Amino acid sequence: MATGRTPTNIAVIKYWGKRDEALILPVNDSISVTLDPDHLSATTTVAVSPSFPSDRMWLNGKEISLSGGRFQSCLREIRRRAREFEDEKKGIKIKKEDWEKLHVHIASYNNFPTAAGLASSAAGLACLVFTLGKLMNVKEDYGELSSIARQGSGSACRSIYGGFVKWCMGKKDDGSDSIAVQLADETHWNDLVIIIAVVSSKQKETSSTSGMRDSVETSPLLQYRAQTVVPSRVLKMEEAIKNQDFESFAKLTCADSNQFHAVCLDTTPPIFYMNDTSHRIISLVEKWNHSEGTPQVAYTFDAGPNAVLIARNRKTAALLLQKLLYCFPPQDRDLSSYLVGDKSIL
Ligand code: 2P0
Repeated sequence: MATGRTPTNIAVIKYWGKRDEALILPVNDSISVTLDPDHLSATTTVAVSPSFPSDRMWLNGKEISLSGGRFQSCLREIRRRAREFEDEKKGIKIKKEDWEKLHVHIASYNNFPTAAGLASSAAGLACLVFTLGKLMNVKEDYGELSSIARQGSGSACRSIYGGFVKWCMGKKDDGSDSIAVQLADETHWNDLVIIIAVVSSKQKETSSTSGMRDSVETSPLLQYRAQTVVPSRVLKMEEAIKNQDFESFAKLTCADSNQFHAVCLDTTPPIFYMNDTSHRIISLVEKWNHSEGTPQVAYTFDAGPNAVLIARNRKTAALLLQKLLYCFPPQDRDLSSYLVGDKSIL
């Protein structure tokens, strides 16, 4: 039996669109920040036993089907790399070839709303791959594990690392170079504070997978974004992270979130992930940043209405919380806030 815990990640340069649906190869690079594992994380326990007649999985206590191609890809790829395991004290020895015959039971819990646009699949699939790898004595490096997690859910490849992470889209058709790399570890740029305003914890109406498929097929803006905008934006974002340049970081983060949602609107039929509350949060931050003359807070929204707000330091985060609680009192609206410290939720 093995247990692992993996946090979710928040993209500051977004992944939206695949060039290969089966292998999950993206149309552009993306960059994210991985949260602290104490918050917004998946915890997964995997067990193996000769008495298990089949592979089974439970998510938040409810059994789910493992028949989907994505789970099967992850299981197959990890089993292929499994190594001999021996624990002399317990008298256990599992040979490499035995792993193919042994079935697994997987229990996974998210400590945050599932499928509400908070990247639950990223944490879940990364944790599944990582924990299966631990159980089966897989010795591959993190880059290789990220490419397996990618085949479970694209954004999952970035959750294999802490800190700031880049998913390189890669050029090869077999996906072997479409892996995540760590740009800076979790100790880098610890002034940043992330606040997540949960505008709604309901499951989203359009899944990311089907939404991005529609965007690839119908949005002219997506092609322009992937080919012309993102390549230079990624370079600038890497520089901003390296130099802890909050002004550039915030401007790039907000612009990229807005362009991702513009692509969603440019899709036929249009996809609406943000709602009126999301728009009001954007206005609040934009006005504040403008009045200060330099950005204090960056906002970014994934495939849902919830706001991810990145404050330049703790003092700014405290002010932001005050403003949020004043403008969106939790008792009146479906908005509760999680405060995040040191790139993790407080
Ligand atoms: C991201 N999102 O970069 C972007 C921004 C949502 C908006 O990655 O089909 O759940 O499993 O590869 O990874 C959500 O997409 O989609 C996502 P699949 P995934 O974080």
